[in-house]
Amino acid sequence: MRYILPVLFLLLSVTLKSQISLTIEGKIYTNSDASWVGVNIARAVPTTLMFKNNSITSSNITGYMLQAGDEGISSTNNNLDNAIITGNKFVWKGTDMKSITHGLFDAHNINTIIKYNYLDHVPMGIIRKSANNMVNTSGGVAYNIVKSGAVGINIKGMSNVNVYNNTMYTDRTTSETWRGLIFIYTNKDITPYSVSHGTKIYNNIFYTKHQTYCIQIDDPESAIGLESDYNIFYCESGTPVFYYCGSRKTFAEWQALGYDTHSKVINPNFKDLVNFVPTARLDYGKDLGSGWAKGLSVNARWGTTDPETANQNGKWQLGAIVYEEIVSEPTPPPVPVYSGSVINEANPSRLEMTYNLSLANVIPVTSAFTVKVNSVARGVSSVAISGTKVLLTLANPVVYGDVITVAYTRPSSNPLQTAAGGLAVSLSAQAVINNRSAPVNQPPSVTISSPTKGVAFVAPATVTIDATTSDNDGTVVKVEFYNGTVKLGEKTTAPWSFTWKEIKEGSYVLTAAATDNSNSRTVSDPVTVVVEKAAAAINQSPIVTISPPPNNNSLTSPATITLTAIASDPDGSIVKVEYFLEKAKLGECFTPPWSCSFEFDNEGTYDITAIAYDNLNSSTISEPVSISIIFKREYPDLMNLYPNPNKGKFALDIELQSEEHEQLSVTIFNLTGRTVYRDIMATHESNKQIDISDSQAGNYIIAIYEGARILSTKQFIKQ
Ligand SMILES: [Ca+2]
Ligand SMILES: [Ca+2]
Repeated sequence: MRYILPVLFLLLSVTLKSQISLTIEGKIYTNSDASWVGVNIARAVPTTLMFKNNSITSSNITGYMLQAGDEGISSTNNNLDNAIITGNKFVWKGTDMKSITHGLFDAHNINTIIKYNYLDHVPMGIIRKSANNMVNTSGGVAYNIVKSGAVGINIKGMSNVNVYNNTMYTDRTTSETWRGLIFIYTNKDITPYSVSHGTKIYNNIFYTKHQTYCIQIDDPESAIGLESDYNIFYCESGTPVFYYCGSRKTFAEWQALGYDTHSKVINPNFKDLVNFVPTARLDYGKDLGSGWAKGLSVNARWGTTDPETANQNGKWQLGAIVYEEIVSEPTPPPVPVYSGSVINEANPSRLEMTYNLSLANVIPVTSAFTVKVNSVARGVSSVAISGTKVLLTLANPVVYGDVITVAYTRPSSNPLQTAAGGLAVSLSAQAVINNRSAPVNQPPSVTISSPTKGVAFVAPATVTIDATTSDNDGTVVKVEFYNGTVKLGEKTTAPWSFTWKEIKEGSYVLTAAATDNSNSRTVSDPVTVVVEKAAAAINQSPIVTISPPPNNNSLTSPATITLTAIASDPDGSIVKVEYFLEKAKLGECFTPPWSCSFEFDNEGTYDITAIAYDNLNSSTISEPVSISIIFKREYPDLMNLYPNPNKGKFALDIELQSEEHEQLSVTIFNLTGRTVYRDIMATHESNKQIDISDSQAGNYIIAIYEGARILSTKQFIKQ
C-alpha cells in the first residue's frame, strides 16, 4: 500500500496531467543528527509548492536542510517548477567548517521564487542548480538574509538566475572558505556541461569580515550574460575582493571588467548582526519593477507567520531590509527671488534681470515682460535665460538718461522657474539701472556767411554780419559777434544777424561764436573786411558876378561906388567876397549882400573883379565889371517885381531897351548867395510868373543876366 499510492499518483498525473498543490507552512524541524538528510519535498508529480514560514534547525554535516528538487537528471525534474519558498529560517548548528551541508536546495526546477528567508551559519546557503542547462524565465532569489556560510548563493549549471536585494554577510576567514558569497560556475559533473549564463545581481549587500570573495565567477562561460550593478560591497579588512576565472580581483579590478559601475564600497552600518538593519536607508538601488518591490521590514522576524514586509519607496534601497516610506510634508522648492535689473553700455538693447537662483531653461513668452522707457512701452523681441539671469532683447536700445522699468506677469505656461520647479512670482514695474554713459556733446558749428572775405566797404560803413549755425545733437542758444577780441554784440534767437554801424576806415577781423544748449562754444573762422576811406566829394566852385553899380556910365569923379556881388554856391555857402581892381585888393565883406563901397578919385575906366569863397575855401573870380568914371547917366530899371513882399509867387515884368539883347536869364539868390531859382527868358518874353513858394521866408535878390553879365538886380521879401 505504501508503494501503491505514489504509483497511483504517478498514473493519475500522467493520465490526467494533473498539477497538485503542496503547501507546507509554519512547521518547525529540529534535528541534531549529523547524518540527517533534511526535509525532502515530494515531487513525483507536477506540484505547485508553497514552502512557507517554516523553521529548520540542524547540525548535519552533509546532505540538505531543505531538498526541493533533484540532484541529477531525472524523470521528476521540473515537477516543482514555479515553487515559492518564502519566510523560512534555516539555522545550522554544526561546528565543522568543512561541512558541505546544503541549506535551501532547489535544483532541476525553474522559475522558483526564493524570498524572505533567513539562513544562519548554513555551510552552503541557497543552491540553484541543473545538469541539463535549465533556463529560468522568471523567479529569483530575493530579499534573503544569508549569514556566515561557506557560500551564500550557489549557481551551478543554471541560467538566468536573478539575485536581487539580498543581504549577505560572512565572518568566515579565507581559510574557513574558498568560496564567494555568490558562487557561479559551470556544472561539469556530467557531459555535456551545463552552463550558468545570464545571472543578474542587483541591489545586494555584500559584507565580508575578512577578504573572502564577494562574487566568484569560476569560468569564462559563467561570465556570459552576467550583469552586476547597484550593489554595496564592504570588507572590514581591506578592499572587497572578487574571483574571476582563476584570478583574485580588487574592487577596482572587478569594476575594470565592466561590473558594478554604479555600486559602492561603503559600510552598510548594520545596527546588529542579527536582523541586519542598516542604520539608515541605503538609497543606491536600481528599480527592479513592481514584482520585486516588496522587501523585508526593519521589524521582520521569523517564526510561523509571515515576516513583516515593506515596500520599496522613493529611490530603491539595497539589501533585504527596506525602510518604510517616511511620510513628511513635501518641502516646496525654493522660489527664485528677483534681485535687480540693469542695462549696460556694452549692450544697450539687452535688459538683464537677475535672480538669486539659477533658472531652468524654460522661456516664458515675451508678453510676460513689460518694459517701459520713459513711461512708454518698449517692445521685447526675445527672452533668453542664462544661469541666474533673464535676458530681454529690446526692440530698440535705450540711451543715456532713459528711465526704465520692467515688470513680469507669470504666464500659465513656461513661467520663470528653477530646475526644482520653484516659480518666480510676478513683479510690478521695477526700476532698471541704466548704465549707459553720457554722450559726449558735439560742439556747434558756425560760419560767417556774410560778409564774405574781401568785400570792401566805404566809411562810415554799416556791415551786417550773418552767421550760419548748426548743432548735430542739440540747439544753438547764443551767437556772439566779435571784431578781433572786442565783442560787438550777441543774439540769443535766430536769425543770427548783427548790424555794426558807423565803422571807420580800417581792416577788421570779424568772428562769430556760437554756444549750444550744452554750453559748448565754437568760434567761426575769421572774415576780414576792409572799410575804405570815403572818396572826397568834389566841391563845386561858387558862382559870382558883380552887380554893376547903377549909372556907371555917368559917374562923376570922385565918386563913391557901392559894389554888390551876386554870389552863390551850388553845394555850400559863400563865406567871403573880395573885390579887386586889377590885382589890387579893394576890400572884402563877409555877409550878404556882399556890398562894399569904394572911393574913386580918378577919372578913368576900371575893370573890377570879385572873388567869392565858399565854405570849403573854393573860390571863383567873377567876370570883370568895367566902370568908367567919366560919364554921368541914369541906368534904366529893367524890371518890375510885384507884389513885393510876396509869398513866393509873384510876377516879373522886364522892359527891354532894345531888341539887340542876347539871351536873358533870371536868377534868384538868398542872402547867403545860394541859388534858389534859375530860368531862361524866351525871346521877346517880357513877363514871367515865378514860384519859389517852397523856399524859406526871407530876403532874396533877383538878377537879370544877359549871358554872364548882370543887367539888373532887385531885392524882394518872401513872407
Ligand atoms: Ca551740441
Ligand atoms: Ca562849393
